[in-house]
Amino acid sequence: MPQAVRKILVTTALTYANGPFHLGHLVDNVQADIWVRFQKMRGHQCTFISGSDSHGTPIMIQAEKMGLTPEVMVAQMHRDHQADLAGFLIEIDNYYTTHSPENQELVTTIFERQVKKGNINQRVIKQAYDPEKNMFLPDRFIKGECPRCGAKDQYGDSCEVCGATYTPTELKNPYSTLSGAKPIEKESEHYFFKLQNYETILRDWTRNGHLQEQVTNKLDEWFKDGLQEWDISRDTPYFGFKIPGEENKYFYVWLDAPIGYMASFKNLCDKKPGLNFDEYWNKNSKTELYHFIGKDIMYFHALFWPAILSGADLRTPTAIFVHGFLTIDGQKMSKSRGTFIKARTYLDFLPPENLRYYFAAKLNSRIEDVDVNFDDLMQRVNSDLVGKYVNIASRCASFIQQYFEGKLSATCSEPALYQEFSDAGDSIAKNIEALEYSQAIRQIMALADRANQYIDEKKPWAAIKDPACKQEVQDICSLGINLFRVLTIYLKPVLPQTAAKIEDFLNISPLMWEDRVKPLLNHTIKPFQPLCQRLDKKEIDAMKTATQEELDKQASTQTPAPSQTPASEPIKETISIDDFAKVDLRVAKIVNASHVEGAEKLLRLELDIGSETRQVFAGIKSAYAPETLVGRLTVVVANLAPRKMRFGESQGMVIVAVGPQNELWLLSPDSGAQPGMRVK
Ligand code: B3M
Ligand code: B3M
Ligand code: ZN
Repeated sequence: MPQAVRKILVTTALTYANGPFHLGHLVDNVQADIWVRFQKMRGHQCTFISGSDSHGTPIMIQAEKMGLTPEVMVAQMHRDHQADLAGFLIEIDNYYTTHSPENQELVTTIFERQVKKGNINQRVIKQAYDPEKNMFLPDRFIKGECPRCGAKDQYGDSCEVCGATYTPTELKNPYSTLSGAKPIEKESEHYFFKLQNYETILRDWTRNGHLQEQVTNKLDEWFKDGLQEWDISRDTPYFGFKIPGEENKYFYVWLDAPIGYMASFKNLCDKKPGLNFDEYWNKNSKTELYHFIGKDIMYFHALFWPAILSGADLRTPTAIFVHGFLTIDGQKMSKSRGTFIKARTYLDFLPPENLRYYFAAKLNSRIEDVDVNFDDLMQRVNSDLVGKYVNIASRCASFIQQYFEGKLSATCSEPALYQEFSDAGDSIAKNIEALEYSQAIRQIMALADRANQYIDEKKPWAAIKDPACKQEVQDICSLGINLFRVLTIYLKPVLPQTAAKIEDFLNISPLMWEDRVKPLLNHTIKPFQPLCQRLDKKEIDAMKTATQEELDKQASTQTPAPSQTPASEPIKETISIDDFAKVDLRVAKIVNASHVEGAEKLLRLELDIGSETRQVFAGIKSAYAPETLVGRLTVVVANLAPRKMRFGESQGMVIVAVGPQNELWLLSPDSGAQPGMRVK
């Protein structure tokens, strides 16, 4: 009996838009993508949403460092993150941002509902404050000397040198990492969500099959400590949504972040007919809602989030799927060990499906860390995907092509064997549904062994020599191709790109899970094309080297604690006034600015310098979105010899001020100056 169509909404953690995607960000995205693709192949209506987490102090500070507004930085990161996700074949139905009108409206409504219910409290608290930057300091922006061993530059919670744990107020000689100033204590009124109002509901919810057992156990510890009011406001300056009725207070990023799931979905509903927002979020929704997250944000998703939803009379999640951290060679990803691998760097050297397959082969439903060892990854890809799986097709296809004009037999010669492969789909599906991917992969590879064993026994290469055995050869190889097709169905959620190539090779429409029950008979396939390359150690080494180079470059631009940062570099040699007179500086107007395909740092500028228009490639992409530059005046070295670059000729150079961390400020004359004027 066909099962009823389920309506499912899946989310992955919204990524902070203040830095590049790294391999750790890929765990829940790959895990969820496999699950979503699987659900879609089963015929369910499954929607996958995610996006950028765009608010909070770290975002604000990072934008300031880059000389950008938070909006512009977030938009740039958003675009890069989306490109990385697409690179890993992660098919998200809507990748949105928490800095959106939909989110602002939802946050406000949800907050107002809490106020009405009496879930909000206001009281004055004391916090660390940077008297130079004039802002309250989150703990991670305070450093000082360890109260136990005296080590310098330790964070406010623990010492990396001796391992002591303490509170930020215990640090000796504390300083703000933003200004170097000594923090003071300052009072301000905050808004709190009374989490304790939801204790009964939460105790019940956390034990009713919505969570993995390890999560429930962790939550029990938190219940034992007692549920505390949750501080949901922050003082200006802050990048976020203002609290209604307040001029200088904002919602804390962690209040609007999960509501961002709803906003992303709302935005999709407005674009896509047939999706109804209320149907998915109302209190009695019959749809299913799943959040894929890492273990570090369990507290927010398993306590605050269901409580906030309950308080707003909305549905709570069907389940939260928590995974462990990504480790490399058994250790946390680390810049100093050179294992902090960016998603983009991986993609520059290695195929995305290799990592997807490796994750699938390792992931289960428990909160265990996922360890990546690249030698092991290479081993697995080469032995499983190339040696076992693809091998089945490459062994059979040439005979079908050469002797039977690409035509498969009209009957299945070993129905029992085929049935065994097709039946295994039930238990493989159960494992994928339950996030036991490693178990599913083991089953699939055992079937691949079985298929190869069948071909070994039947030896079509020997049989073909006897003209009487021609039919037999067609039958053997047709069955081989059909077994391969069933395995392709099972691997398609993990290897969507390879599956698409195979669908083309088999000359069939996109495979669904149920297609496994009937073999392809009397059907013409296309010539075999290589599907999956052996991975070579050289490619892995090149990726590691590139990672190390990026990290070295970063380290060389990093500065000591701000209190010791010199304001400027010392001035070196002198030049004569005649030397300086050789430099022809001119006022230029930027009439056009654009990104340069394939260039990491460059923008292409078109400069009006009075007498003519120049094209200049300037290394200022980290600091400026091109559209913000158009119309602006700047200064250009007009008599610099033109330089041929990979992207075209650069006819001059613009002038920028450079900060200690390579922050850039483009120089501009006061308004009124005209293009072409000399600068001296
Ligand atoms: N941005 C933290 C993280 O990236 C946070 C997740 C928000 S999910 C609503 O791990
Ligand atoms: N004047 C701005 C630019 O990248 C800067 C270049 C210095 S190159 C040593 O065009
Ligand atoms: Zn210490």
